[in-house]
Amino acid sequence: MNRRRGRAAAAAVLAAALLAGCTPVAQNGDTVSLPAVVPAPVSIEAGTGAPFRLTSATAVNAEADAAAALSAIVEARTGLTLASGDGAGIELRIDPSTGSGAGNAAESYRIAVDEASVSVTGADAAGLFYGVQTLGQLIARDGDEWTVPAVTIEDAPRFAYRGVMLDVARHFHPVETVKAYIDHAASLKFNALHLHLTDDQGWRIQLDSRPELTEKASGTSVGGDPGGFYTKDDYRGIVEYAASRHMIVVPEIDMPGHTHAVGLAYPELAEDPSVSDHMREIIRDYGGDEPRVGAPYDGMAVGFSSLKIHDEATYDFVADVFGELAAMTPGPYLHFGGDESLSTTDEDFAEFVARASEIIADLGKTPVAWHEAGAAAGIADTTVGQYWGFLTPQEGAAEKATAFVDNGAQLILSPADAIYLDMKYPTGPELGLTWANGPTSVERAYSWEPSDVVPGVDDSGILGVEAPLWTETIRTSADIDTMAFPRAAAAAEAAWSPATGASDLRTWASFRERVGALGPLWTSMGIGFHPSEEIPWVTE
Ligand code: TNX
Repeated sequence: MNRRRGRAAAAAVLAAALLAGCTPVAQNGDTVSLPAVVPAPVSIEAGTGAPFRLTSATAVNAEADAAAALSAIVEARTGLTLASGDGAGIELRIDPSTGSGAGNAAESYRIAVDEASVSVTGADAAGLFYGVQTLGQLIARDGDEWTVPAVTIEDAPRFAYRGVMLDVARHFHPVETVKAYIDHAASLKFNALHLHLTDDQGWRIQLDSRPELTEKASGTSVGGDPGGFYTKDDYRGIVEYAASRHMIVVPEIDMPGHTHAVGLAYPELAEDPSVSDHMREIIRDYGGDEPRVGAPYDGMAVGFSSLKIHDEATYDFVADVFGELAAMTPGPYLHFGGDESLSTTDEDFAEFVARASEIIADLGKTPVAWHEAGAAAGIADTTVGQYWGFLTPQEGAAEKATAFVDNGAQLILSPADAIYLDMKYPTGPELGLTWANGPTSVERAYSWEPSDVVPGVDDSGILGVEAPLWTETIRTSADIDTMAFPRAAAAAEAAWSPATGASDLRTWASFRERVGALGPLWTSMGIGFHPSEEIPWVTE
């Protein structure tokens, strides 16, 4: 082939690929178009044969949960209703030997599609669920028909913990909103929902041992918006719903700062608000009143509240709260916050962190804390640290984070200038904040490598990646979708996919094409994503 014809042929492949929502890549020396999968799988190879056709006669052979998960996606995307039965075109099954070639066996899966059949094999139920999510992304429109391209995919997660966090304290979000976020996040293979259940602005979880918390401190949100709380049944319902999507719930009760709401219910446990010059600046920038003893706080400042560190009643409170939460949280983690305790002295902070983490460890759970808690020498050594500094760590953040790894535990990475989903976009919705080097483009959310963030901490010290969504400015389910999508997909890729440099697909150029191809699927799932102009969105 001469060079000009070669170029023309390559351009034709590119154009056809983009139309079909595929990404062109080199495979065995040729440019072929691969179906767009997000997060990028470990390996994907285009087949040479004709695609599988999905029709109203297509049946699925699978156990009930996997069949239901696939049927829901197929119905939303195509309107087709899958039948069930033997000898079906689509087979979904669990085979524990799956995935040994692709790294971790847990959560891994394999997909093989040809003209005659689709087979998805999971190493476990979670792996099968993730295979089904990938299969949902493979479905393509072909004129009036629906097809799945001939392809072989082997896939397994890079990190065991892949989280999204939702702050339900700054603005309360009802159960239905949380369930929708679970569905949307699970489709990107996230397996943890961290709920930030308490903060200065409200206490959102009912507890039998401390009923005054929700009776007296859940009524409002930021800006005087309505508050709310989850009953214990609501919470159990969320946990169960998440489990059905292979997600655990990580409840956070933020301490010893971020506790003004505790003082409304139990004034004897809380110090009076301490208002610094820094806080006055924030109040000037964002409006709202200064915090006052006994009055709900609906501003956006941080760092003015603290539990009483030297009062034994405080530790009875901590034991009651985490004891009750432990009993209704099947997942292994209880998060006790520890961030921005700006009005607690370093010594008091260290004492509190040591005792709170020990209380949680004694409950048989793994404590999790924001990275500041790494400064406390006596912290329970199983405590997982959550790093929320910048991609280039500043002001001792890396040292505090490294302390968790030195103790023999691991880190969850939430670099704020990359995957804080509450940062404004460069263009688009007016929602969000900018303090973390914002606005934050989709490209910045994508373009980082987990093992490069905290110096000296490589994959062995990283439990996973989590994208937090703080909700000072986020009021509705639609707001959540807009801020999270597509940037949560970038976080999902950091959490699930091979390291940058280890895969041709792990580039911004590839990601923007692949995520753009998900537009029709996301729309069919009811995800109101931000149509960022950085992404070449496919409309069908
Ligand atoms: C920092 S990150 C916070 C939150 C705020 C958030 C707003 C962290 C551990 N604390 O209290 O809501 O910034 O982006």
